Amino acid sequence: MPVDFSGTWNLVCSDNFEGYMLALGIDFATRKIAKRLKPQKVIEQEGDSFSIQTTSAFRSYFVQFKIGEEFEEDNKGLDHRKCKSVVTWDNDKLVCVQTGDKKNRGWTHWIEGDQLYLELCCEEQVCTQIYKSA
Ligand code: ECB
Repeated sequence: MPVDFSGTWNLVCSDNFEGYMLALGIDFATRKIAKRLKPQKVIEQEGDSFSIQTTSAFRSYFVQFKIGEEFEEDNKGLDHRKCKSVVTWDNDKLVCVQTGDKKNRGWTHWIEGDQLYLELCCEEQVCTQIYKSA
């Protein structure tokens, strides 16, 4: 049985989100607003199908995918760069590779105790976020 990420999760801490946004070329004014946000994630997991809604007071982002099936991501409201994404399991971690203009772009989710972790990568930058069940 794979891990179940389903639920509503609130951001409690974030490390190097600034570096991640810089790597994506996000402008100063947007970064200033974005780094103060406390996004909420609603994850729905049914078998191999996932949806992840990330909501904040400023911008929101929705993605849905099936494990192992490549899909096109538009990153609308984020950096707007299109990429081809695929999500797979690495043991109990959910790993997304986002292939496009940016090298080494992707994210990994895992659960430790009652916390949801998210590592966001772009080029040499890694942002680590921790979410707690709402
Ligand atoms: C959507 C809440 C954050 C809004 C930040 C607004 C502006 C910053 C613009 C670009 C920064 C790049 C990414 C924002 C970081 C997080 C949003 C979604 C991260 C993500 O890829 O989550 C995955 C894994 O949970 C599912 O989309």
